[in-house]
Amino acid sequence: MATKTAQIIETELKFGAHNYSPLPVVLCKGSGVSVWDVEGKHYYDFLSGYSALNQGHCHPAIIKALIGQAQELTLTSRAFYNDKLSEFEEYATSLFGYDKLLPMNSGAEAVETALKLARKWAYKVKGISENQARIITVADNFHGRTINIVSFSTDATATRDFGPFVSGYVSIPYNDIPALAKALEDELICAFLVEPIQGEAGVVVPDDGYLKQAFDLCKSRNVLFIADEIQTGLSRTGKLLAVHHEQVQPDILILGKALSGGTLPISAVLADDRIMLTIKPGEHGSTYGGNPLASVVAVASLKVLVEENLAENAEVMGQYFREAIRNMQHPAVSEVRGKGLLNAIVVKHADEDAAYKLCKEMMHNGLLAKPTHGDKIRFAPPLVITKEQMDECIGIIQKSLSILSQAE
Ligand code: IF1
Repeated sequence: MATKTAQIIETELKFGAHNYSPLPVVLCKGSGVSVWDVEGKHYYDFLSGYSALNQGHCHPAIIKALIGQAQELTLTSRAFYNDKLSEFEEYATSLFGYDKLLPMNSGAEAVETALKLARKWAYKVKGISENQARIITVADNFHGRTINIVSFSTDATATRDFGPFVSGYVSIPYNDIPALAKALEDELICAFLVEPIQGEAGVVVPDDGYLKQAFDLCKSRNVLFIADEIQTGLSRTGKLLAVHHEQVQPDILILGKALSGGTLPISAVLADDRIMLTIKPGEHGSTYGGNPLASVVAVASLKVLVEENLAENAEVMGQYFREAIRNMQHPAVSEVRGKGLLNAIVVKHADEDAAYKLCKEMMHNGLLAKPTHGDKIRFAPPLVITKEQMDECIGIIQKSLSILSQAE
């Protein structure tokens, strides 16, 4: 390993928490689909900051908006109004079709906000008795790392030694309509929280119609359908929202990640008045939520998605990618799955580290991707990727697969 890279990694090991084990590459520059490490080596970024960089690294329009506002006013707190939040609220509610928006910062904070809204609605509107409301979640979910959110995680790595946990959650299998129907017989259920595609679980795509059937079942039981589109939203899967593949309009929509184009943490919850107005002044908030800098960056980031028609490019490039990988018919690739440019392969090989070794080989060949849950590798480049770049990346993947020549 080159000295600069090794020195930086050594310093991080010494002074930083060990809550990640990154690939041994130290990045220092990004533009579009490209990133460069401290040794000057170029890579194509096929993780996109876990889908926060849908618009590409350092998108000029977003950076321009960021710099411009950073020199004017960055934070007022919500104790006072600022002149940019209203523009963000108006633009986003119109784009996604809701009455109101509640701005937060991280995705987990937006998920927490959505869960608090659902409970508030349960007590104030649905009439469930205090502290009795329950929320249905699904196995293999990922919605963030707070103690409340991991309270309904089914991943031991995310929960072990973090108890005691928050009650009020009912877990059912993902992509299982009968299980949802049964769970909805419980009068205390107020909401169903679901990812339209499970990202962390390894890009698990539910059956066609699952989201629409789940939504209709919730409607029939006066239960709120909450879509966590933090990773699947904002054009990533080939539509502005993943739920748009099934014409579903969630009661509560959760956004994050690419809402800022990968510049700073911005998240938001959108809902109609009957739900959003159940939270009164002083009942919820955040120091940075709705700050003018984030508001300007969010509008610029959303406009890039729309004006550059990135959903269409994600759809076309995603199909092209999945077809190209399938056509390789490589014995170590047992499945290729995804929608738009949220894809993953399942690696089948005797070596349990095969997926990680393949990621190391791709890194060596100039493409960055990360394994998830052992044998899956997520491929999620920025949505601005061109056909020429995609062809080069497919070539890198094919070349790298040669290290897994003998399939087991
Ligand atoms: C990590 C995963 C992806 C998310 C969905 C809420 C959040 C996330 C659907 C919380 C965040 C990130 C978190 C990051 C790795 C990454 C991730 F592997 F953890 F699950 F993308 F798949 N809902 N996902 O995907 O948003 O608070 O992070 O802003 O924690 O390692 P956040």
